[in-house]
Amino acid sequence: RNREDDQTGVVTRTKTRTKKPSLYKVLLLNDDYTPMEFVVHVIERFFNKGREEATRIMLHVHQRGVGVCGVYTYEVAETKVTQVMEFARQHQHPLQCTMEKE
Ligand code: NFA
Repeated sequence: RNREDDQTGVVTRTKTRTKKPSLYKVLLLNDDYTPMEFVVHVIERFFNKGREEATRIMLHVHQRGVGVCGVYTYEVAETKVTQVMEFARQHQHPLQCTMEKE
């Protein structure tokens, strides 16, 4: 980080200031067709939640229309959205997943 010059004894700060990355909420949206059990499975599989927490989140989305499954840096959040959308598509469920800046 700090380097002292051998001849002059001058110390120069060389570390670049680091910025905390912005965080993004990954959201699931309610719909009338995707089975509750499928949503719980998605939350367990892609957001690394246990059955209890996954069920709590699913019920929140079911009752309120939208809910947060996790908070991640941009690239990780984007990957979660892509993976969930592809998994839902493969199973022909209309489940929607999106992200928004925290
Ligand atoms: N509303 C869906 C149903 O009653 C369940 C669901 C929950 C769907 C959360 C999407 C998100 N089968």
